[in-house]
Amino acid sequence: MTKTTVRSVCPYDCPDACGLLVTVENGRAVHVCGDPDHPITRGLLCPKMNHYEQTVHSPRRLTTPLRRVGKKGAGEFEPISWDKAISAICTRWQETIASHGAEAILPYSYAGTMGLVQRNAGHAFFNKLGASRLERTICSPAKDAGWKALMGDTPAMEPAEVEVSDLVILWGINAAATSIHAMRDAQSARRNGARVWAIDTYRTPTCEAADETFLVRPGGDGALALALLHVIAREGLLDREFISANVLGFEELTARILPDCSPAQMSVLCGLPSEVIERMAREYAGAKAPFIRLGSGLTRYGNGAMTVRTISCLPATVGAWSKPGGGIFLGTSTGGAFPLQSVTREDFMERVPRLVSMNQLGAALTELADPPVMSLYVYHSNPAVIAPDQNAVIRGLERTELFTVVHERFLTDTARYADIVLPATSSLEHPDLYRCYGSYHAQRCGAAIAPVGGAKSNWEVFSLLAAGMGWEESFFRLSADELIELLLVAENPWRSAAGTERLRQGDPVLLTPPTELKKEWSTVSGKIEILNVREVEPLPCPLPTHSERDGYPLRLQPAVTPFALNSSFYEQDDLRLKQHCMELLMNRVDAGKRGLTDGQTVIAGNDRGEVRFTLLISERIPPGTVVTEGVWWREFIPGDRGVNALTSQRLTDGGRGSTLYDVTVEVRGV
Ligand SMILES: Nc1nc2c(c(=O)[nH]1)N[C@H]1C(S)=C(S)[C@@H](COP(=O)(O)OP(=O)(O)OC[C@H]3O[C@@H](n4cnc5c(=O)[nH]c(N)nc54)[C@H](O)[C@@H]3O)O[C@H]1N2
Ligand SMILES: Nc1nc2c(c(=O)[nH]1)N[C@H]1C(S)=C(S)[C@@H](COP(=O)(O)OP(=O)(O)OC[C@H]3O[C@@H](n4cnc5c(=O)[nH]c(N)nc54)[C@H](O)[C@@H]3O)O[C@H]1N2
Ligand code: SF4
Ligand SMILES: [Mo]
Repeated sequence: MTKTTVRSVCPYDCPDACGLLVTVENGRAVHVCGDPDHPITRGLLCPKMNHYEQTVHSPRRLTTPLRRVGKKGAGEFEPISWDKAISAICTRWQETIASHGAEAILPYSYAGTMGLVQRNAGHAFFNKLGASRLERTICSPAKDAGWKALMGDTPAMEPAEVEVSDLVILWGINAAATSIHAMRDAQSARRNGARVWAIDTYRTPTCEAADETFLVRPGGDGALALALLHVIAREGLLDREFISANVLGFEELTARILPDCSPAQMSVLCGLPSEVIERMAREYAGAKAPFIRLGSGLTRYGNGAMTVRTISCLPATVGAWSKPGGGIFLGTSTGGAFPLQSVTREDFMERVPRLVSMNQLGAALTELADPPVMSLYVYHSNPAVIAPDQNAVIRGLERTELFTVVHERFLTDTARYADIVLPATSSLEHPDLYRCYGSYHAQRCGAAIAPVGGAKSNWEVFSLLAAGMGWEESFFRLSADELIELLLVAENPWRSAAGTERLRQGDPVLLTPPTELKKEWSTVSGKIEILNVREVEPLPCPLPTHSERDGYPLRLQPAVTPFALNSSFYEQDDLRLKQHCMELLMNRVDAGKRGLTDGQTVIAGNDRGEVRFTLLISERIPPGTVVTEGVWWREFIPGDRGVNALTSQRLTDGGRGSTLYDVTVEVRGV
């Protein structure tokens, strides 16, 4: 019996990219734990990853290519060889290109794996093919747009500074579920004497761990931030020296918010009483080094970018930026650290094809013309359940003339609609280089085990497809390790030669942003631009959400669960059972008004669709709001539609992001 311990990295879409130690016995991963020597992980993994071996060796894994034999969606397939699968795809694509042009082919991928090579493995192929490009904006581009409007290209602060803050505000982030190491650091600040606030729309597990919770009306945080700024300006709770040296447009903002944005005026929009807002403003301005950790939930609204921009003004007015531990952290952006273009090969594009928003897949599949989408290639994403407006997406996937290929680890709801399914490796079965968005480290790892069954990695499949298309470029014959090497060779100010060498050895390495953190503002004016004349709205202002015009009485929050990651991890029975079933959480008052009782089946509906849930009456939910957690697979839910049958394809005010939280519904019993 051979038993070894191998270092690996968590591949999931999470801010932390944890270091893993994988015990391998006779070629199988038998145990996974957090690397105690990793600077962020420090031995602590979230509940999802503690039994990653159950995902990797799940009996549900796909192990061979499949060809559809039943109706689309029925999940009836027969096994075929890789050779047959690749040649069927290439033949069909050559026909499609001849009849409709290459733009009739649409790739769809997102964040099943975050590794730089495997995540971006299809770009070079589709660039050369001339396929439609996918605008990958489902997550939180409004966050970047809001930050950019105020702070330009200023890099994020060092998040570990939270430990010396005296007021930690977890704003629109369910850190206990989504960012457990940020939660651990906030708790450590708390032990050092800091107060911790949570600002959310319902009582999440994060709120339980905070000193105080403020429940806002969904989409109302911009109004709250304006009211806080109003009190700060009105009462002179300012750092005037910092403002005059570092801020552009504070006087213009004051002139606007003093008459228009008092706590009393903003109270209805944000849902907090004006005396609470007054107290929050005084305590915020009175803190020595207030630290805001901003999540993504509040960005997925029609006003999401403006919300982020407005909240981000707060630290600039009270001088928080000049104190260790003070500021606001949205996430790191380490795009400059590795020359991704070496993998994505934009230079393979002969002309720039059309761009299709991943948030509007339903419309793309059912309405797009010139040319219509005739083929969809899905890899490491599950759009049949995670994309907004599920009914439109399913209508598209059901089109008989659409040729769909899905490269997956499991027979997901999307794979069930495929004409050809290809089995994918898990992260333990392929090498990659990972960076993360919750801190500044990166780590490379090799494969810990051989591929399960006939699974192949994203990069291997695109190499095969390139060969199947008869392409000569030697690029497509490189191995994933050679691609990683391309990312590591170039000189780079983000990492020293010694750091690059340590990356090659598989150590986690801290990257250093070229601009000194917090000392310089990388904006056009060199100042924090509260006034930004290049924006449609030159100053922060209250903006409405989309759904308040829809006319349904309850605001729906399609929130996350600690026991899954979007639609990933439903294959692990233990984790799924911890979530019980697909529940709709509702306050007793709203249930009483509708004559609904705990545990009964209910239907939530709006103009886009209807979804069955099991009702859970909960005092964690304020009146007027309903919540469901997780993005469930169809086989485990009471009806045949998931929560995204209720969400819309509308986009955010900045960044063209998804507006998944900007939904209203009515609920009835069955
Ligand atoms: N366990 C687990 N971890 C995950 C994920 C998961 O599904 N499960 N998903 C991963 C991904 S892809 C992402 S993008 C991140 C997201 O992680 P987070 O940044 O934490 O974002 P969300 O969980 O979408 O939303 C955070 C909180 O915002 C609240 N919220 C919604 N609307 C509003 C609002 O208008 N105002 C305020 N103040 N709060 C609001 C929600 O109730 C939620 O508790 O997490 C990653 N990590
Ligand atoms: N209702 C609702 N909808 C949401 C969200 C929500 O909170 N609520 N969150 C939204 C957000 S923030 C995001 S980022 C998106 C995420 O949406 P997706 O990126 O689609 O994420 P997952 O649902 O995790 O699906 C990833 C799939 O990739 C597969 N996979 C993993 N590794 C590999 C690999 O190496 N190769 C291949 N080929 N496949 C692999 C997994 O098996 C899994 O089925 O969902 C969005 N949709
Ligand atoms: S999902 Fe996040 S917290 Fe959990 S192990 Fe992976 S990186 Fe760490
Ligand atoms: Mo996300």
